Amino acid sequence: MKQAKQKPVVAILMGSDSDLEVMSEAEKVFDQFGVASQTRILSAHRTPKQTVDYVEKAEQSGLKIFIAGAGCAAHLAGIVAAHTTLPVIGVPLAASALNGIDALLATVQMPGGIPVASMAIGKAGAKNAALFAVSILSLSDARLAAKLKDYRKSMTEIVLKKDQDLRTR
Ligand code: RP5
Repeated sequence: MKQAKQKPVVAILMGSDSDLEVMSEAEKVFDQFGVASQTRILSAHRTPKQTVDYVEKAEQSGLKIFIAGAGCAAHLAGIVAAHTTLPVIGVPLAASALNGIDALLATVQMPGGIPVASMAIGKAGAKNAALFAVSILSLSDARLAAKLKDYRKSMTEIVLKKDQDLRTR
């Protein structure tokens, strides 16, 4: 269920609507944890002014964490980080002939002073970006911290069950 009525605490940004299918993995996690998020298409290259405007205004409106997914020469996470001191989590996406290696290097190789937490390329990265954001929010939210522990526990139980099924088939 979407958390439309709550004020968003996390922004899920992406450079293009072609990124949406992968970045929706982050939305799913926030829905699962009951964290209010806002998803926007904002590009470092195609809408640079609107991107900076959004970052500057979002900070004032109570947003706490930015997730930025982009492919090709992925500068979105970097440009967001250049305009805020809030945590920025980058998700490199496979959108070119280089299968995301270009985006990974652009996201992870930030110069000293402007950090971006880079996740893995693609869907696992989008999912982990949201879980990492939940982990950050859990530092000041005991309810969320308990949910995150339950999430890990049930993940372990699912894998153990699969192993058990495999051994007894
Ligand atoms: C990046 O260029 C976007 O994040 C996207 O991954 C990639 C290709 O964009 P489209 O040409 O599909 O709009 O800025």
